[in-house]
Amino acid sequence: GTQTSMRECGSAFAPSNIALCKYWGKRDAALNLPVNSSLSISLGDLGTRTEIRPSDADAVYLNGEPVALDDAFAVRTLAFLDLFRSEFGNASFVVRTENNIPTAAGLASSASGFAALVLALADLGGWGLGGRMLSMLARLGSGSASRSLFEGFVQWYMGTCPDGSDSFAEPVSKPWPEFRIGILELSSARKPVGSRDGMNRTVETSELYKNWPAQATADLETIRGALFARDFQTLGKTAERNALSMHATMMAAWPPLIYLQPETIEQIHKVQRVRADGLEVYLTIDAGPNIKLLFLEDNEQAVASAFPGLQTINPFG
Ligand code: 2P0
Repeated sequence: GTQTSMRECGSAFAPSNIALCKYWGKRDAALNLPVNSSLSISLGDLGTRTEIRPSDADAVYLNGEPVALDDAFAVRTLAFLDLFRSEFGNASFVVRTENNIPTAAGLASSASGFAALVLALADLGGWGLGGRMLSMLARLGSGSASRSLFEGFVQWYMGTCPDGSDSFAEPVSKPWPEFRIGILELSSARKPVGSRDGMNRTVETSELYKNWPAQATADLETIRGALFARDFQTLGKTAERNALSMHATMMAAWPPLIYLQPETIEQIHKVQRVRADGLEVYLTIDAGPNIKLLFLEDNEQAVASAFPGLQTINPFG
């Protein structure tokens, strides 16, 4: 039901995001409706730029290289575009996607990809849609993409409607210019199980998952409060515990889902050690082996020397 006035080409950028309170588990797989609300921080100018133009035949390019149409990336992109073809006279599309985050860091996820794709479609069609609607459209591609529509701290409201009309993201809180994220790339080993299957397996088989919705709800409120109060210690502690609790639910699934590698465990212990020595640094981990560190500008040098090879991101820079 969107009003379309087509241009030759649409293009847009969307940032990657890292959740401080994680999305894990769906109540509706077709609409990507989550079991719990989540809260993330967007990564500024790190993310995906996408260009889309109508054409006689579908074609997909990733970082300048053509992608086979039966490749998982192309299949998922084109399936998503199927939702919108009727808005464009049943067109085929040429889609060019550029990620400026190394794919191996586990950050060039579907989040920035589907957010940029929705924004590029909106640009192509001249849709005058607001952020909530665009967020819901991006959610249909990937849950976490609903959060990549916005800069800074973002909350994705789980919603309660079966049709998903109240499950969208919105910015929360003002910028926190001193906030830093450090990426510790530990292993480029391919994920054994993708997020989608991992979530479903956890929901279906993990006894520990029964406590997850209540914990995520409480953690989200604590993190929101800490954001408004600029209470970094409470934010960091809650985000770290939330991530490790998510991993506990995964490990209690069957077959067990263990995304953590030996290097991951080693660095988790190291974060605990340097924190005990007085350095205010916390961690979060997604569905993979890499660690993201959370710290403030004042400690940037100290954290960088404690963790060689760290890639530091200033989300408000
Ligand atoms: C998050 N993750 O909140 C959580 C934490 C991974 C661990 O959102 O099935 O790619 O496309 O909705 O969004 C990754 O899941 O999954 C994710 P789909 P998505 O960032």
